[in-house]
Amino acid sequence: MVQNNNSSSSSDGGGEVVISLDCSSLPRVYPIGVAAYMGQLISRKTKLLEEYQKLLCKYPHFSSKQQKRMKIKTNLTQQNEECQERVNEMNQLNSNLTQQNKECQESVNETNQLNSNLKETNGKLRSILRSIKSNKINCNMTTLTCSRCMKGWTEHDSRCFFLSGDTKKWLDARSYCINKGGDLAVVLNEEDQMFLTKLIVKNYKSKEKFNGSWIGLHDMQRERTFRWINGNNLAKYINETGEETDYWVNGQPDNNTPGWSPEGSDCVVLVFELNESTDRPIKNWDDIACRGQRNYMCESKAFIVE
Ligand SMILES: [Ca+2]
Repeated sequence: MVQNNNSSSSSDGGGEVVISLDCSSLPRVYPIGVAAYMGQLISRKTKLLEEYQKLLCKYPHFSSKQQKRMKIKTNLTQQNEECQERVNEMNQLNSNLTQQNKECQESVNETNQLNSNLKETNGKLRSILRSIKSNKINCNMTTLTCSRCMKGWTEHDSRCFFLSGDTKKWLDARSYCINKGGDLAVVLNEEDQMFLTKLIVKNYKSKEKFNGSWIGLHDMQRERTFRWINGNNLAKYINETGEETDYWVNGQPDNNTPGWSPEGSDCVVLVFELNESTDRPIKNWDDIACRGQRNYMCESKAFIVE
């Protein structure tokens, strides 16, 4: 029986091959053919041992290197796992930083917006202060409320209206309004007509105390072609039922010229009329001589905070 006992030699790579023979059960005399065959086997064994020795000489540390490689591979695998953990941690940190950066950017944007709003508010407050100083708006220091109109003027439709307490000729009245930053009042629609009529009634209470108030309407250039001071021709109004209407007193305009006014009656006033029962626009326009002394209505744009 042949035993190749190389377990120790294969572990260190530099060991020897031990071959032990148990010849007790074999016959002492062999046939010639068997002897020759054994000789061949011995010869092959010798050659194999020589080749084995040569390989061991050539690669004496083969197994040792393999072990080292395995150890290195194991270490590398472990390091790779640790490295992967670090990468995962870094990715997590990076994700957290990205989120924090996003939140920070949102805070910056909010701050910029607030800053912009504050600048805008600051500008408005400065504008209001300048307007208070120049008397463009009227503030009540007790209630801390401000009107967008000058003191004595009333706001309507984002415009300010003033009904005078004194009387002037039409041209002088217009100059007064222009000097106040406005002009004589223009009736744009039924709401304006209602507002101005009520303003007269509220301020003068009775017909006896009021002799008409100039508005910005005249026919100085061409008789019976009435034109507003904003350049627009007088047009029909549309009432609440969709019908065309106007606000002339019945029989007006008549261009009725008084003896002291040879140029005619080219300027329009609102006269005192009261119709509390219907609360509808009242026909209270009349054309009279522009040289007459009458109250007057001014109009300006309501102050706009910019
Ligand atoms: Ca008239």
